[in-house]
Amino acid sequence: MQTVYSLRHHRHHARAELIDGTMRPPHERPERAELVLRAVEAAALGPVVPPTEHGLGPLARVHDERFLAFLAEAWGEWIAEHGTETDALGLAWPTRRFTQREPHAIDGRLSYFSFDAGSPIMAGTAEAVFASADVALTGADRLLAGDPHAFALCRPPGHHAGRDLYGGYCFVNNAAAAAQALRDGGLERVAVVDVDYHHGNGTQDVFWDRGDVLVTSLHGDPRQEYPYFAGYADERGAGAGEDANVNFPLPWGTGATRWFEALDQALARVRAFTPEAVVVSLGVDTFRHDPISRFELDAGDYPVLGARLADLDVPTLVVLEGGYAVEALGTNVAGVLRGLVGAESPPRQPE
Ligand code: Q9C
Ligand code: ZN
Repeated sequence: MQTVYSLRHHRHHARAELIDGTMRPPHERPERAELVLRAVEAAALGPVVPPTEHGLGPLARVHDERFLAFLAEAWGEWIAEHGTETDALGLAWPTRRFTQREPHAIDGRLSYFSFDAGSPIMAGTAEAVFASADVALTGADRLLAGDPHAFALCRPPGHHAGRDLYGGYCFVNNAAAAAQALRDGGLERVAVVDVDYHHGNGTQDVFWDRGDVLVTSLHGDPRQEYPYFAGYADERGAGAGEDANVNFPLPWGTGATRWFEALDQALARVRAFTPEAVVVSLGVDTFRHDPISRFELDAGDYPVLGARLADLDVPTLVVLEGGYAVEALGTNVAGVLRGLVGAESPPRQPE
């Protein structure tokens, strides 16, 4: 199994994150990808390769052109207004009864194209974000070339990014772009299995009215958990996409027994859909010790998850999303991948 990885993720390293009413060092930081890379190398799962450049074309298949232009321009406009000393962050959102017109000023555009204040933009954000999408698209290429598995070690993550919205540390929806690329590469039906702790609202948005891409997500109940305004079980898609969106909201404190019950229900839906490829949005923020999440999965549960995905017996692209317990992040991600490829235990490492 190939792992696709780009060093360009380092270009996105926010100064601080607005969280719990205060500016703190960001959870979503470069170290995350480095730790996952090291664990993948230690597990000897296969070669690590750089992405190939796909340009903006495949991204315009899942995002609005104005949104992609905004991402490319935002930092330049921000520094023209505010200088380079701060990250770019929106402040006022077009909520109920506000007009939905895109403003001209960068401060307004930041809010117009985002849904939270937790996703700062800085000098290298666009470069890192487009490289992250290239990582996912290169992973999709591996499946189209006939590989049974591939791992897109994406950073920044993507599943919160909608057609024209960023947020939740996500700017471009890597998994959605990959799923669309698989469709455009000739596959008839693609299923997304989103196991990140948070609802994949962006992926749901992209494929909401589409019957050719099944989107399933297991996540914290939106009544309790971010992103709060999406992820209910009665969100089932619309038009041709009716019943091709399947949400499994789960309460704080959910442990392995209940979580795997929901996973099995999701995978039953995936099987019934008979996809030609599966894209897994893999967040390991379901881990018991994750600093921002409240599920209770243990390290030993991740290889089991990988094995359940392998049981689908469909070409599978794993796309990295969240996971913030840095000391266990690499082990947990590598655990899923080991389960997926059928490697029972990690090879012993020479000291
Ligand atoms: N009190 C991903 O996992 N803030 N994004 C949560 C917690 C945003 C998570 C606040 C979390 C975004 C890809
Ligand atoms: Zn998450």
